[in-house]
Amino acid sequence: MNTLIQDCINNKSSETPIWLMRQAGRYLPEFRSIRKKNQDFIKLCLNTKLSSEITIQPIERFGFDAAIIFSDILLVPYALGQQVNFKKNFGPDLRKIDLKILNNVKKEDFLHKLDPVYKTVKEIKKKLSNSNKDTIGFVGAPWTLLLYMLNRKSPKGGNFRVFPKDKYVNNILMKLDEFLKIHIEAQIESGASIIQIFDSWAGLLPEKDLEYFVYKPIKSLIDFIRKKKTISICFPRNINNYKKFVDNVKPDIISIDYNVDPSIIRDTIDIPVQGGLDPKILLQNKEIVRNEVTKYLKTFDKKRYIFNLGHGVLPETNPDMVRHLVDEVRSFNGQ
Ligand code: 1CP
Repeated sequence: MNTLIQDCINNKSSETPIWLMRQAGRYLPEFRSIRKKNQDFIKLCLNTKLSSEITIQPIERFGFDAAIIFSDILLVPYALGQQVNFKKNFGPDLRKIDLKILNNVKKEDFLHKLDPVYKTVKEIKKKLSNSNKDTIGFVGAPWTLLLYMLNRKSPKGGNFRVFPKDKYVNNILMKLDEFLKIHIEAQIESGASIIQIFDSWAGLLPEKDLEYFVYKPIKSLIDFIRKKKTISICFPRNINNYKKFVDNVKPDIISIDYNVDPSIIRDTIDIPVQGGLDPKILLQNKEIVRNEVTKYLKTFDKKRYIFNLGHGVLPETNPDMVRHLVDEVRSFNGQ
C-alpha cells in the first residue's frame, strides 16, 4: 500500500498529510505519566516497549499520517562512547569526547547499544503495516551533533563557540559520517520508510561555513539514503537560503522553519515542502490557528505539501489545540 506522504510527493493525491515534529512528547499527559516513572531519558529511549508505546500515543490520539520513532539525536554520541545526560531544567549535559574511544568504536558494538531503537522501528512498522502511514526514522545532521559533542550542552541563547576546520574537527565529522550511515541503514532495514535529518542549529553558521559543515556532510547522507531507495527529509533550521541548500544537497523533501516566507519557498523551490507553522501559534486561540493553517495550505495549494510545524511542538501546548489543528487541515482537504 502506498502511504499518503508517498502519494502526496508523487502528485497522486491532493490530500495534505500531517504529522508534527515532537508529536510524541511533553505536551501529552500520557507521555508525562510514563516520563515521571522513568527519570533516565536515555534508558527510556532504549526501552523498546515504552518507546513504542510513546511513538504510537499521538497516532492513536490524532491519527497523524506518520509516526516518528521516539528516540533522540544524542543517542549517536552516546553510542559512540560519549556520556550524555538529560538534566531537568538544563537539557543535555555531555562529558568531554575521548578521541581514542571515538576512533575505536566497532560497528557491532554501536549496533548492539542501539539495538532497542531498531526493535522499536520494527514494532512500529508492524503496527502500521495495514495503514497508509509512514514510519519515520531520523538522525541529527553532522553539524548539529558536532556542536552538542564539542559544546557539551545546548547552544541555546548563543551559548557556544565557533570551531576551526582543523584535523580534530574533521576527525569527528568523518566518524559521524561513518556511524550516521550505519544508524540510518539499521533503521531502514528495520522498516523506516522515511529518514528525516535534523540540522537544528544550521542557522548559527555564517554563509561561508555552510559548504563545509552543512551541505557536504548532509549530501553524503542523502546520497546514501537515496541508494537505499528511501525517502529523505532535511530540516536545516533557520538557514537564510533554502534554495541554495536544496540545490546543493538535493533531499527528496525540504522541511522549513517559521522564519522563512512560505510564498518565497513556493516560488523558488520545486521539490516537495514540509512544515513552517510557528509552534507558538498553537498557544494562541483557535481562530488564529485556523488563519495560519489556511495561510500555509493556500500558499502551497495542495501541491506536494506535507503539513508540519516550523519546529517541535512546545511542551506547554494544549493537546486540544493540536486536535483543532488536525481537524482544520483535514477539513481543508475535503474542500
Ligand atoms: O521529558 C523530557 O525532558 C524529554 C524531552 C525530549 C523529547 C520528548 C528530548 C530531550 N528529546 C525528545 C524526543 C525527540 N527528540 C524526538 C522523538 C519524538 C518526536 O519527535 O515526536 C526527536 C525526533 C528528537 C530530536 C532532537 N533532539 C533534536 C532535533 C529536533 C529539534 O527539536 O530541534 C534535538 C536538537 C534534540 C536534542 C534534545 N533532546 C532533548 C533535549 C532537551 C534536547 C536539547 C534541545 C536544545 O538544545 O534546546
